[in-house]
Formats: sequence, C-alpha cells, structure tokens
Amino acid sequence: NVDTKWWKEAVVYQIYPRSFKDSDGDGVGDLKGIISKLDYIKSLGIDAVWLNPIYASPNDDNGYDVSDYRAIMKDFGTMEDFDLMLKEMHKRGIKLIMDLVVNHSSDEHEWFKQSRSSRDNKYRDYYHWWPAEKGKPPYRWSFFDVNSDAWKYDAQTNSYYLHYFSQKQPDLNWENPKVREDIYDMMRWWLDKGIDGFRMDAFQFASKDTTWPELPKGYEKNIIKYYGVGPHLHDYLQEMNKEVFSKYDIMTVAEGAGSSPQDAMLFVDPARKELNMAYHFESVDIGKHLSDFGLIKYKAIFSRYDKEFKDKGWLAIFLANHDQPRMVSKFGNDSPEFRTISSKMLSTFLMTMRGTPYYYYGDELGMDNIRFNNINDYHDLDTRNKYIALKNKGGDLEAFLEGEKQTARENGRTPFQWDAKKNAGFTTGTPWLKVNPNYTTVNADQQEKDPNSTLNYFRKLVQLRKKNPTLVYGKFELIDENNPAIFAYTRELNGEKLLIVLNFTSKNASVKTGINIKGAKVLMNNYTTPSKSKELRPYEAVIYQL
Ligand code: TEU
Repeated sequence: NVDTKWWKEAVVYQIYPRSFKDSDGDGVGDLKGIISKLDYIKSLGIDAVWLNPIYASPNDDNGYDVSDYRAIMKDFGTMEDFDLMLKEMHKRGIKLIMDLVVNHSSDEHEWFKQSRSSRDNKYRDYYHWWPAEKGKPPYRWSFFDVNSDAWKYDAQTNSYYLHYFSQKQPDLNWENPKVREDIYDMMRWWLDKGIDGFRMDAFQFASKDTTWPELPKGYEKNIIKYYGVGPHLHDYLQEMNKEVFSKYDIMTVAEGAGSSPQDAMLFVDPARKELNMAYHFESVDIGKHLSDFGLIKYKAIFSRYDKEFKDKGWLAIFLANHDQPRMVSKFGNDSPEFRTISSKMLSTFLMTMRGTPYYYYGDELGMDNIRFNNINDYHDLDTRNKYIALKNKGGDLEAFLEGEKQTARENGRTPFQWDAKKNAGFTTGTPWLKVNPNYTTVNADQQEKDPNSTLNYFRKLVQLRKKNPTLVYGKFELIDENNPAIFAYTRELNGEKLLIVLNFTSKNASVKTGINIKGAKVLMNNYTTPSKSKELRPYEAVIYQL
C-alpha cells in the first residue's frame, strides 16, 4: 500500500547552466550548450533536470537576482533556445524543473524600480520599506551583506528596504496579495509552456513578521529558526497550491524546510496540500568535513528525519549542490588514491536512501574542490563579501582563504570536465570561472571508455534504483548506529530486503549487522576485485539482496 508517485521514483540531475557547456565561446555555459549535451544527460538514466535560474538577471548572485521572470538571461540565450531545449528534453523523456526565486527579486526588476521611485507608487508595497523618520529599523541579519545588515537606506524616498540576501536582492512583500497574484500568474505561464516543476528557492524565508520584533539573543546561531517559519508561510504555500500546483501534474520541492523534521513535515504532509518534497540543511550545515563532525552524528540526522517521514511526506536527498563544496571533498576523500572509490561510495549512498536523490553535475565524474589560493579567483559574492567584511575588521585573511578551500560555494561551480582538450572542452573562449586543473585526467571522455569509471558506476546505480521499488519505497532502518566508520542500513518492501554497507573511511573497517549475508546476492560493489577479508575495504560500498 505504497503511495506511488513519479517524482518519488525520479532521479534528479542538477545542472548549473553557467558551467555546463558553452556553445558560443563567451566562456559562459548556455542553453544551446545544454541542448548539445542532452544525449549525454539521457545516457545517465536520470529522469529530471533541475536547472539553476536562467531568467534575465544582472547576475549579482548568478541568476538568483531576477530582473525579468519571463525572459531568458542574455548569457544563456533566448526564449527560442529555451523552447527548443524543453522540447528536446521531453523528446528524450527528461523532465525539467525550474528554479523559482521569489523570496526576492533583483533591484533591477521593474517592480523594484517603480517601488523605490516614490512612496505612493503603486508598486511601493511590493517590497518591505521602513521610513527613515521612524529612526533605524529593528536589526535584521543579512546573508550576503558586508555589514550583515539586511536594511539598506535608499535616499530617493528616505527609507530603508529589506534584503535578506545581497543589496541587489530586495525581499518581495508576500503580505501583499498583488505580489502573490503576479507571481502565481508567472508560475502558470511557465507551467503552461510545459515545464515539470519548481524548486522553491529560499522560500522558507518568504513570510516575515512585519511588526518587526527584535531578534532574540543568539539568533545568529540558528538563523533558520527565526527566519524560516514566518507567520503566514504555510498560508502562502497552501494558496499557491490551490492557485497553481493543483492544476498541473508537477513536482515541487522546497529549498530549506525549517529547522526540524517536524518543521519539514509541515511543507510536505500531503493532507496539507503544499509541496511534494523538501530538502533540509541539517546534513550539510553540520560542519566542514566528515572528519570534523563524524559519521555517528551524520547518520543520526538521516535516521531522525526518516523516522518523522516513515508514514507520510517525502524528502529530497543530496550531498552537494551549487551552494556546497563538492561531495567527494566534504564527505569522501579527494586524494588521488581514494577520489574514485569514495565518489562511487557516496553515489551508492545517494541512490539507496529513502527520498528523491538530487545528483549534482560533475559528481558522476568525481569532480572535486578547486581550492583557489587567491581571492581574485573567486567570483561569488558570498566569498568576496565575507572577505571584505573580515578585511574591514582586520581579521585573519590567510586563515579565511584556507577555510574557503574547503567550504566556498565556487568549489562546486567550476566548468564541467568534458574531455582533456583545452578548457576541458567546456568553452573555446576564456571560462568565466577557472577549470579544475585535474581535467586532463578527470573527464567524461576518458570515463566513457572505462567500464569501471565513476561515470559508468553511476549509470549502473541509477538503473538499479529504477528497477528496484524497494530502493524507492522500502522502509529504511539504520544498523550498528554507533559504528564510527560504517553507514549500514536495510531497505525493505513487500518481503524484499536489501542491505547497504558503506565504509566512510580510508581504513579497513567492520560492521555488526546481525544479518547473515551468506547466500545473499551482491547487487553492487564499488570494488571490482573480490574481498579477501570480512572487513570492508577503504570506502567500500556493497548492496546485498538478502
Ligand atoms: O540559497 C538560500 C540559502 O539558504 C543560503 O543561505 C545558502 O545556504 C547560501 O548558499 C549560504 O552560503 C539560495 C540559493 O541556493 C543560493 O545560491 C542563493 O544565493 C540564495 O538562495 C539567494 O537566492
């Protein structure tokens, strides 16, 4: 009696369009580039592509600052390119999920230009304003502001506007029904074009308490707790569902879902009619590297969430995205010795957990952190603004740059490594962000030819998941939970039981599963040679059918 849904069975592949494939030599990836690689994407076996924002944008935050929701960013191409891309995707049975960035717009959006022009403009209430004659507005923290101040003074109307992200990303006022109507209209416009869903960017922050109470002490330690559960958030989502989602067979996913499994459930409990699924940040916000926070704590997060979701609701599973370092550099081991084997192990994890897997472009090759030495190599406002802020305070810039080698978002945004030719075959021009120098050995072309490559291993895993409903719908049970080296669990459905064992360390390790595996069938193993001992080898991953 499982509640089957196509979006639960799907494997989602995330494409960062700026870095996937450049077709015109300007150094920036584009839609034509994606079109030229659709056969590759199809060959992965994935079901849906999530594209980071491709709307018109001045690119203060690489498309997360939209200046026109119904136009394509010039760097990426035209609406004709988009229509062709969608058609070609659908022809191949690939669905398209668009990023929906509506907690904020760009300050160059027409709505904001109008809004800031005068206090009685009809778009004034599309954003949050605080008149300066009332004094300074109650402090709000900002993700990307150099002074961590989310209120920016605007002389034109002697008022402050709110921006949780950068100064060029003013927050839309969701309290205003006109804002909501305009956005629903725009969403229907895209859905009528035939797209298959939305990833709701930062939407947990959309509802604000507009009485602007003081933030409680210690707020900065858990910003999501204070920003992520605004008073009307779920009213908006229910209204959006009624006005938009319910009219289409689509998939919707919340980026961020409060600060607990109970919070997350509110977004996706089917009875509440809001979104299909959500991803939370606990498993990525846990720390810099697995060796710091440890596997036991990490496993506990997954089992805690799974417990809440065992009977209803649905989660997304991911290890990386465009806001994170590369998965192999954070949860695996990207030294030449272990990069391949640990990438395969992590892919095994993603494809065998309960929840819809979101797989980040390039992870199928084992792409890893680029680790820039120089601040000038970074383009991301996140890293750059933190650097400026620290410099203004006289902080330790060396240490900061060292830390960013592990954590900076751009570690995961470098151009896709297609082949060993110039610029990894990404562009004939100068790439907007440096290509990881390991492209001569880590690239798709080479991995195509190698049956044991991470790429071909990933393809097999995807097929295994698609053939096996137990991997999608089966009950999850954590085993040997205090084992510091091994993540072991079973998945079980209608009498079929699978055992998954994953060594997260570079040493041999053993696991107490209490399960007799004699006679069990090995469905997948990331090592190609048979094991001589009962222990798991470094980063070994095995899927048993019991
Ligand atoms: O991220 C929202 C978010 O919650 C951020 O805090 C994220 O954790 C950030 O990367 C911190 O460094 C979304 C997008 O995924 C991100 O790329 C955008 O920059 C952000 O919204 C603003 O649109």
